[in-house]
Amino acid sequence: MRVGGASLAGTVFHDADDDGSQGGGELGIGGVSIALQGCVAGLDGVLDTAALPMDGNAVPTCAGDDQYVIRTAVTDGNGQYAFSGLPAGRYRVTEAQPAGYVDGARAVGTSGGTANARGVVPSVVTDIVLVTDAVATGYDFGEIRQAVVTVAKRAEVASGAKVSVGQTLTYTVEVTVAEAPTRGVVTLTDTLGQGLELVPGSFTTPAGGTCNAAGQVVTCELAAGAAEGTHAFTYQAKVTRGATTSVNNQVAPGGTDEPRCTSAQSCRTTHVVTGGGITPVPVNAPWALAALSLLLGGLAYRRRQR
Ligand SMILES: [Ca+2]
Ligand SMILES: [Ca+2]
Repeated sequence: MRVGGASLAGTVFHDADDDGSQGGGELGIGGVSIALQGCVAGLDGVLDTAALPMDGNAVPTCAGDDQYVIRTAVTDGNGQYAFSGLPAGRYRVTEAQPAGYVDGARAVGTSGGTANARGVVPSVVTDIVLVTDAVATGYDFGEIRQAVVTVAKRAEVASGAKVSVGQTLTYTVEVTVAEAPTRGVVTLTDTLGQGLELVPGSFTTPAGGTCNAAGQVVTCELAAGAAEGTHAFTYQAKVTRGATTSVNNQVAPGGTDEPRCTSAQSCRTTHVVTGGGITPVPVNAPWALAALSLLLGGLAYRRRQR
């Protein structure tokens, strides 16, 4: 095996605009493990290995008298890595997916090669053929931030307050996007409880938002690519005669960005209904029952006296 002086280098960076190249202000990501594996010509000086596996977890098998080599590096504070003193051969570079990031673009550098599909981790560029003393650069790995999506719901009048039949409640569902724009559609499924009736045409939606109703189920969607910030949906529901002791309303979020309610209670509203509806006699009011029976008894007594 002839020891040559080829090199291979690249950068791991936060590709904020996800365009595959490191723009101004896009910082490198340090501490990322990079592996360089390859097959180099044996004593006969001929590279026999025709291809290396695309799967970054599969160890290459070298053909003929080729010899397997492996080198590892960790990116520096600027996200840069470099291997030097490499013999000519066929190589594969593999990037361990950095924590806190979603897999982004990978770039095939100056000595060619084939990249694996975006979204498949670890990220790989394989079949890089380094000739003697080659200076290979630009084997870069872009990474994107994962959006953190939270959902909260509130009502006007406030949840927990008393309402009466015929009253209109305004619900606001806020989707807060942080860290990065959303990658997928955020779906909000809101089931109006018994005694609530959607006010037709009462939807207000943010940019990129839509709402539809089917029976008691209101479905609102926020399109993929929603920017960081708060996106609010509102709609109204009327308290109907079907209401019993309380009316409840709960929204369930879903989508690839894994939107979550800020707490178990934050996606639910409940209102106590007074002054109408089928309001059962509270079981914890024996004095009311006693007073009622006295009144009825009194009426019956007076009737008998006539
Ligand atoms: Ca970029
Ligand atoms: Ca990656």
